Amino acid sequence: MKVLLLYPEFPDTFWSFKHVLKFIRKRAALPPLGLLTVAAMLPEDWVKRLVDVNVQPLRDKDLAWADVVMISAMIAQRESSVQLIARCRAAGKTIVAGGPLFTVAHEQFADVDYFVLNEAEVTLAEFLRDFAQGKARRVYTSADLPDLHETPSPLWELADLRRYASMSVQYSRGCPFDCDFCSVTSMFGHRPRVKTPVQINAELDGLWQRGWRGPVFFVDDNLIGNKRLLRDELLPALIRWRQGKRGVVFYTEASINLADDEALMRQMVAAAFDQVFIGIETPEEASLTECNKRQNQSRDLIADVKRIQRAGLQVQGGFIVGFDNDSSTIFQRQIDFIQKSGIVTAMVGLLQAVPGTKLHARLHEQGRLLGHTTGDNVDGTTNFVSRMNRQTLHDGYRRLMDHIYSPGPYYRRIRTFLREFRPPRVAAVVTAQDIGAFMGASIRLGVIGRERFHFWGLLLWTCFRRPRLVPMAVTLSIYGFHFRKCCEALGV
Ligand code: B12
Ligand code: SF4
Repeated sequence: MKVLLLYPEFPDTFWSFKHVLKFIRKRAALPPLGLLTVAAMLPEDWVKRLVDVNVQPLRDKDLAWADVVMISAMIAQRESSVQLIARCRAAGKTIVAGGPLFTVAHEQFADVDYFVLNEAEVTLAEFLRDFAQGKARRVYTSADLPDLHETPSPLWELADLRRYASMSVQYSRGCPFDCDFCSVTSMFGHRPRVKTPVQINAELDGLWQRGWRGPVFFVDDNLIGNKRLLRDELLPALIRWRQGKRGVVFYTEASINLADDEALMRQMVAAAFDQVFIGIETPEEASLTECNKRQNQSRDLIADVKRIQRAGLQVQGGFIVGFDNDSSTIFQRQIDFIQKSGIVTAMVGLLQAVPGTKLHARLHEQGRLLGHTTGDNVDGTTNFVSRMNRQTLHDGYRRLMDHIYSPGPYYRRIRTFLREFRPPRVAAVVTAQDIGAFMGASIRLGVIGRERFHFWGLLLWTCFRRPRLVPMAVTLSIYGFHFRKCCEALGV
């Protein structure tokens, strides 16, 4: 059996990091970890080929080669999925679909032959058995949340690692919290299920042996969902793993209560975590109550962010506007928060209702849903009738995005962050790619760009005040270029 593993294209928005990738000559931010993991669960004698459309086009000869196409996607990849499925159908291929898009919306894809939904650890084996006997059903689904101890290492050899800016591994699935807009808990449950440190070491070894020396994203929904296992098992194992190894750094996602645990932050930094994405969402307490983001309530969120930055972790933040409790003052309050916190990468989105979430169910009951979500929370769209006047919401959102990413505020925010940040003492490796990115930035931002004075001002300031952080200042400047391009595309 020849199986083509197919990963559709992400739209060109904030999350694609497309304009950053050009500076470092990469095609995509991350590899399709779900498909590479599924590939490792397929029969050994199946011949496997990966086409990630984000890094290479799907050629007719790839399609002609395959007996079966297995496609994976998240909602944001819907448009490309529809096109690819139509192409596979026209070529007469058997199509098997799985992953988050199909798990929440399989009924929208009439041309797919088989859906193997939810986590492949529970649904795939039964499908493969039935398929081999020629009696497969159309839909395989399960509410079971599998133990991850049997999950195999991804088949990295199917991907050309050099085309990606970062690699990814997954230690846990699930999150103990219950934010009503988030589909993580409806898909993966509240009890974080973890792999063993031995499994993670094997995944990292696989990357190392294939020459990977760059960043690795722990794509956990909330890495600190089970602090005890993290502290006692994973982090000590990572600290041991990285001895004598240079170049690999980690980043991840976590909840704000990370700020309460100095020892845990120290341990993460010792393991070479240098960034963490945190859902801050909003400074409006009533909106935090509305979406049940209990862990963010009644806290000094700015002080929390600064504590994490001082521990040596850059904080990237998720922010949302469009809650029922948001008034027209929310836009300026978000701007003030973002500027003061020094969160340089602030992903501000309009609230969207994702199928399967409590928010979606509530809005459905209230008759407020307008249609599908685009799955991209930073594209300036929403799929329900908001309490705030629609025009006020859209104008406010655009004003907010324009403000935080225009050169003045953006570069001021970088300085706010660099003043606070205490970088970990990890042996840095300056690569040819870094030098190329610096040269590109010097020309694109420092000569051609309207931000040129800000750019050189920041570099000069950093050279004198925080010389070790010059590479980071360059990286963040490049990120700013990407965000401004996205704002232009949004029409702000
Ligand atoms: C990494 C990640 C990203 C990366 C994606 C990079 C990449 N190349 O894949 C980036 C940072 C770009 C990203 C962005 C976004 N993401 Co995202 N992301 C994730 C995250 C954290 C991990 C994905 C992952 O690698 N998982 C590990 C693998 C092993 O799991 P998996 O892919 O689900 O695969 C398993 C099963 O689904 C199944 N399976 C998967 N594919 C297939 C295929 C077949 C044929 C079969 C049989 C089985 C199967 O088997 C696998 C093993 O069990 C997930 C959360 C999560 N826990 O999965 C969210 C998640 C996928 N993202 C989500 C969202 C909403 C977003 C964003 C809008 C940001 C946001 N607000 O969260 C943007 C949108 C993207 C855009 N506009 O470009 C949602 C998707 C909801 C949905 N139903 O589609 C998730 C589930 C998180 C959430 N908030 O609910 N994301
Ligand atoms: S903390 Fe994050 S992952 Fe957990 S439920 Fe809330 S939004 Fe989802």
